[in-house]
Amino acid sequence: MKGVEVATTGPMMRLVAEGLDRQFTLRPFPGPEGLDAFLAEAGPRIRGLATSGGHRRVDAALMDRLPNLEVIANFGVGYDTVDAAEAGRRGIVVTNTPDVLTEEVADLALGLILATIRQLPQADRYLRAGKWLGGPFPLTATLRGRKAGIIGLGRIGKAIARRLEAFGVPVAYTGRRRQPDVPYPYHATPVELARAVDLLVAVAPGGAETHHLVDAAVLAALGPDGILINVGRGSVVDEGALVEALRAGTILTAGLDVYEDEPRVPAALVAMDHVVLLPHVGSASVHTRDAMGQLAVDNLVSWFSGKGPLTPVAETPWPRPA
Ligand code: 8YV
Repeated sequence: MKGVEVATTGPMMRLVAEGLDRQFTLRPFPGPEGLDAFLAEAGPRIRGLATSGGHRRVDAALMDRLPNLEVIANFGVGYDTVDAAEAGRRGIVVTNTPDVLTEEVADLALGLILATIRQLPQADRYLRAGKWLGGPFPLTATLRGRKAGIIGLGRIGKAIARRLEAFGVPVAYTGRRRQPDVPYPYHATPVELARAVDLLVAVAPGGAETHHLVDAAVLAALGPDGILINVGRGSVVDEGALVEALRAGTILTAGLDVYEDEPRVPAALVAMDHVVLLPHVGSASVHTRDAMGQLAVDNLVSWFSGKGPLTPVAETPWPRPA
C-alpha cells in the first residue's frame, strides 16, 4: 500500500509510526506554523489519518483541507477530538480502539478507588518522609459498606462494576438509557444516582452530551462522606465546582485520572494533599498501548486492503448504505 498517503495529526507511539511507515507513505503533520502550507501541498493526496487524544481536533475545517480523506483511525476508545458526526456526513469512516483496553482501564479504576479511599500515595509519602518513625499513619476512610454509582455503564463501566461486585460493593448506574440486560439499579440522572451512593465513578465518554454531567448539584447530592472517581473524560466533571466542593467539605475526596485541560491540572487540586491525581494513565501499560496501537494500524490496513474498517465508531454508517 506504499503510495497511499496517510497522515498523523501529532506524535504517535513508535509501534504506530513505524507500522504506518512500513505500510503506507507516511505524512506526519508538521507543527502549527507549518501546517497550513503542508495541507495546501499534501492535503488533497491524504486518504487516511491517524489521530489521538491530545492532538489537534479533527473537525470540519480540517476535513475541508483533506478532500480525499476516506478514513480516520483514532488511537483510543474515546474519540471526542474527532467530529465523527461530521465525518459520517461526509462518508468518512472513523475507527477507535475499543475492547483492547477495557480490562486495563477497569484495573486502574479499582487501583485509583483504593488509592483514594485508603490514601495509598499519602501513606507512601509518609513513609519516605521518615514520619513512620514518629508514629503510625493516620486511619483512613474505607471501601467497606460503600455503595458505588457508575456514570456511563459501557464496556469499561461494566468491567469496573464486575470488579466492585467482587469487592462486595453494590453497584448502581446512570447513563443515556436503562439497559435491560444488566442487574444493577438504574437512576435516570446523575443527581439521583449521587444521592443513592457514596462512591461515584465517572467513566463516561467526552463530548457535548456529557459535558459537566458532574456539577455542583451532583457533588452536593454525593454528600460529605462521598468520593468521586473520574477515569473517563475530564470534561464530564465541572472542575471548578469540584475544587469548591473539596474545599468546602461538600464531598470527602476525589481520585482523578482525567482533567478538563490536559495536561494542565488546576493548582488548587495539586495543592490538596488528600486528593489522588494520576496523569491520564488508565490504559498506559506497554501491553495495552501496544494492542491499541496495533488496532489503529490494522484498521487503516484493513480499510486500504478493501476489507472495511475493523472497529468503526457508532457514527460511521458501516456497511455504508448503497
Ligand atoms: C488514551 C483514552 O490515553 O482510549 C482512550 O479514550 O483516554 C486513553 O486510553 C488516549 O486516547 C490516547 O492518548
